[in-house]
Amino acid sequence: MRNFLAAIGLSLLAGSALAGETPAPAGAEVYFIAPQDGATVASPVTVKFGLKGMGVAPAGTEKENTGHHHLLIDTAAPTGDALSEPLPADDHHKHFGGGQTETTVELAPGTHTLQLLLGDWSHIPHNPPVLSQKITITVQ
Ligand SMILES: [Cu+2]
Repeated sequence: MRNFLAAIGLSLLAGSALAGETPAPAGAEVYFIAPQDGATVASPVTVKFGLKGMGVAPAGTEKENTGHHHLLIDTAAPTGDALSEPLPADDHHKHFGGGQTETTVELAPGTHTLQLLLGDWSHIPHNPPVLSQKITITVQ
């Protein structure tokens, strides 16, 4: 059954219509345990991800009410059609597809913004998106 569902998922991905249709339960919330909004920190910065109302599962594992973390660095969260597409993987969008709940990032001195966005097994935000507050930190 799991393989059958995975095959359906792959065929959907291969098609033209990418729909961010993995539902998020009401009350699901992603947030920063660390650092605090407004904090002044040293690089590398330890970032700890908090999640309420859902579970963490590695990328590729399709399981209800789960997802994996994405750390958005110095960028805006996707909106509109981009919310139904897999998140990019670049310097501004870090994927934690192994199911990690913390990381360390090297950041240049100055002000940076951080935001967390949960993605489903295929890196697509849930519906509705499970998005943290955007925090601003200063790196010494
Ligand atoms: Cu991802």
